[in-house]
Amino acid sequence: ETVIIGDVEKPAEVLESCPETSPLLVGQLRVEFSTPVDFNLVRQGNKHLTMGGRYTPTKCVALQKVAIIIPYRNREEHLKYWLYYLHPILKRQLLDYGIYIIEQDGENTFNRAKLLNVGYAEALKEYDYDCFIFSDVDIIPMDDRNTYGCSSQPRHLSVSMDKFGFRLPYKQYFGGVSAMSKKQYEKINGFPNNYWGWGGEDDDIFNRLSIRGMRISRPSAEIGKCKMIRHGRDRKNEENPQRFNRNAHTRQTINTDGIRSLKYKVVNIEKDLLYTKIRVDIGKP
Ligand code: UDH
Ligand code: NGS
Repeated sequence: ETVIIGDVEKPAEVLESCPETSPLLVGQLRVEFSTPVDFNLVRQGNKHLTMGGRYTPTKCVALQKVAIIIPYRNREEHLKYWLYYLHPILKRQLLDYGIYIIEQDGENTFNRAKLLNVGYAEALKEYDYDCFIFSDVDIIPMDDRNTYGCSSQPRHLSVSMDKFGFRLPYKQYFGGVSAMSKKQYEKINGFPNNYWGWGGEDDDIFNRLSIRGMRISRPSAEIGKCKMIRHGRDRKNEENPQRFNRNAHTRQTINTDGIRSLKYKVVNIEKDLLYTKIRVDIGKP
């Protein structure tokens, strides 16, 4: 009688941790927005996903459980590109992840940071995520070595954007795509809820992190390259004239305004193969 040793599928309980650096990465990627993307084709190309835009590596245990939160309203064209490019990248990065599209209900002024807080709260109701990526819907990484995961310090991922000539626009810039562990996010009481309209909420988040003694970690300009999908100004997201004044008072608001005082109403939850979309009433200014 022969006994076959090795070459046998290991049962789930004995799976080893995934490697720190995924062997599946390919480096620089071609990213372009001239060919329109179709939802059904993206679904067909990502059969490994489960409902809600979830994936877990099958041959090793992921090092991080990552919720990716996207603030959203009326940007379907951008969302299609984002899903088309990101799902394959995130799979190669060997992350245990889920995609949360947080859609602001109604026609009131947009509030990016409050939607991100909602995403944090709602994702945690579903799964024990330990890392949160906060991403604009129109930013696509150009290199899969830019890991959508967390570090010992809060991490800024969109450090080298085409629209800024592949440089940081300023040293404290924390907009676009960022990553925070649950612990880092809790330490700053999450994000401000009262920045209605465009601008300044990302600078408030930077202030919060710096007030709590954290430093921003970043990939190199080479690995951090990304493209933004060009678009016009959105309705109901005009420049917020209060943003400079609010930015000057982060120390006074960090403890009173944030995840601990967040209020909202979920209007609808849609589970697609590619994402979980949560439509939410966040009120008005
Ligand atoms: N967003 C939406 N719908 C909106 C507005 C914003 O989905 O109507 C989301 C989306 O994820 C977007 C993010 O919020 O990527 C940030 O939106 P933004 O308009 O602040 O940022 P973006 O860089 O556009 O995409 C900048 C518009 C030009 C402002 C110039 C001011 N000097
Ligand atoms: C700063 C804004 C940030 C914004 C950044 C880049 O001036 O919110 O520009 O903007 N801060 C304030 O307005 C206080 S961008 O060039 O992408 O339109 O993210």
